[in-house]
Amino acid sequence: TTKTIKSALISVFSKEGLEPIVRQLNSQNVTIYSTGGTEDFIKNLGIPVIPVEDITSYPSILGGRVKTLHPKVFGGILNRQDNESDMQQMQEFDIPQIDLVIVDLYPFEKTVASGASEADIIEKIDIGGISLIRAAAKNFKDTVIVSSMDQYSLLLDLITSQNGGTTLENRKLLATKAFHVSSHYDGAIFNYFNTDETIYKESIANGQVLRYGENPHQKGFFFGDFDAMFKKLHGKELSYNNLLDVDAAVNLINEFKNDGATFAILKHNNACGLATRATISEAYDVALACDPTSAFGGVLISNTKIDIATATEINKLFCEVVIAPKYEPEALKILQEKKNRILLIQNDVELPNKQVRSCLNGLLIQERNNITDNKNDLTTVTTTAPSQQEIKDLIFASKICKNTKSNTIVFAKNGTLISSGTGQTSRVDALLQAIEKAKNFGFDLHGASMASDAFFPFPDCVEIAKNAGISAVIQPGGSIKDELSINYCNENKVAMVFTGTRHFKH
Ligand code: 93A
Repeated sequence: TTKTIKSALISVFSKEGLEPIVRQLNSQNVTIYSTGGTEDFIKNLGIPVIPVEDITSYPSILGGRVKTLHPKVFGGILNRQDNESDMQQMQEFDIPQIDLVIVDLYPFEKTVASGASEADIIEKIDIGGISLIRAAAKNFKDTVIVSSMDQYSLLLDLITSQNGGTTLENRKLLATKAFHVSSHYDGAIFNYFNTDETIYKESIANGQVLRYGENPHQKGFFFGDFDAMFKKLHGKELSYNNLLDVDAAVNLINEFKNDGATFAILKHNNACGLATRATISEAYDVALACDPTSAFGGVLISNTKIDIATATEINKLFCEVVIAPKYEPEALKILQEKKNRILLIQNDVELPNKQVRSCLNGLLIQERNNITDNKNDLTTVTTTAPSQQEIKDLIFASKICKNTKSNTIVFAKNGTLISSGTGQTSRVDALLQAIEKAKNFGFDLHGASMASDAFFPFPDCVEIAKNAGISAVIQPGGSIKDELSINYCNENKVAMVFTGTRHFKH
């Protein structure tokens, strides 16, 4: 698959950095074809060069708009050397082989940035150059494409160290870079034309126009394949905020896929109720009791089939969306009496491993947080060890904590979310909020377990928690002041375990 370059077509807007390349190519007896300005530049270096017009037998026309756009040029680039009929046609039409293409496109973005007139900007939409790049990249099996000045040093390395040869791997890498260049270039042209974003109002592949964004004065769109994950059984279109809640709900319930019947109620992407019980209707009742105030207008999700008893109870609550993997036919009929949206989550739906969000003038991309704390990951760091039930509750609390906005503190007991502090700017505030909420809804925190998404920088959290009744704590550990929290727990017979895994969610 190593191929020696014998001929090159060079057409560059900026001639900067080109000299060492043409000198090296010339020293390796490469035949060089070129367009007007580039040809002059090479000729002036005293290096032999063949004008592209000699290939096409056509002059550059329309003020340079058409100079390389010709079957003899594109035939030279796109022919498949392992294809007999291609090879025959090369002979028949007297097409020269072109092994290497070097292009530096018209500077479209720079021209826009300079405040040039529309006519000048339009003239800087490169047609021939972009076609050369795409053609050579498509035929990377036989052709080398250098689509930007940044790649000159790579090309020089290849042709000097490999004696003018390139491997298939080299050519495929350059093709990848080429499509990066061409897609960026077309993206810039699109953005120039789409200044008022009218195109978004129409249709972009797969884009779904939402009624509005987070608020009625904001436009909103969803890009994705909703139907691959859910079947909508009832209700009106999902809103922007519904979709965010559904996303949070699915991620949360995913933590409990191997557990007993679990029901969760979410508001503003955080759980305000969650319980695991012997039956789903019991789990629902307990989840609702956690914070019936927040549950109003919430998003409901179950990891188990929804039965008639549960549906009857759900119908007493105003909620936005109900999600479950199955519904008893009668239960579904009951739920359909109300206006809420009902979603059937597809079995074995895979949550994507990539998470994307906008940031400044670009994107942030990260892997999903795939770690769910389990028994084997816990290190007891205190003289008091957690009981078997506490270990269960600690893991349970930690799974909720991981899916709650930072900073967060979660209280749990006997497979029940008692309360949480969510999205606070200090961990102490999150803790105080959780205590206050538990009190308001009549919970006794005695013997309850506490989870924290990140370590305690000071011992104040364990102290406040202990005074509120907490007897076991799960946290990642790793603060330089861990020892102070551990000492406090030892003196007060609180059990504490470290997981080693931080679960920030911003
Ligand atoms: O106007 S074009 O789109 N028409 C063409 O056929 C064509 N072929 C190459 N522009 C075309 N090019 C571009 O010309 C190249 O991408 C490069 O930017 C420039 C090099 O022109 P010259 O060699 O005359 O300086």
